[in-house]
Amino acid sequence: MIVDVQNDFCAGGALAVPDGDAVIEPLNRLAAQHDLVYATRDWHPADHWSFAEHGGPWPVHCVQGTHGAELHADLDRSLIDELVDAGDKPNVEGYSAFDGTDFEGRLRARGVASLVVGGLATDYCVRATALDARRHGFGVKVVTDAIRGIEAEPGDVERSLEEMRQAGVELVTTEELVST
Ligand code: VGL
Ligand code: ZN
Repeated sequence: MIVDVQNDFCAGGALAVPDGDAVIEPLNRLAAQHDLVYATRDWHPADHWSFAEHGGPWPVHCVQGTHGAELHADLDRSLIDELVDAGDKPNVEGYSAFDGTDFEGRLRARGVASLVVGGLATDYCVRATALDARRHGFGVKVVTDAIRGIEAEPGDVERSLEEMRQAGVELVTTEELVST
């Protein structure tokens, strides 16, 4: 699973994650080694609750159909099998790929039992997606060199990693997973 590697979370984007572009190279390597690759998109309506103008914490970002919401051009699209759009309801939090989507059903229909997760941002959508996946009983590996965090508060990334670990998420590296 490639979480939210979209222009707005990368360099020059509306909500650029520090060093966010660094996840692209390991994610392309990992995607090449997996049969089924999902890419999630943060996919907001223009009036999403999380935007500052509606009282939320974030600048306007990842508005459906805009350049900022597109996957980063350096992600190898030929390796991505399916898209999962989340955060598309104005009043739903939507950090998790499972929140308000049919993602769980799609995984079950494919017989998926475990997920390898990387992308953006460690302390929001990666965290929420990994924790929900565990709640739904999936095995989850989060690839620590293929994630970057926003760190709105110092320590958010470390706390997120600890929470994921406590929930049974396995923290791994690309090198551990990639056989070349
Ligand atoms: C995200 C903040 C706001 C994320 C999405 O993809 O982690 N973070 N919307
Ligand atoms: Zn968002």
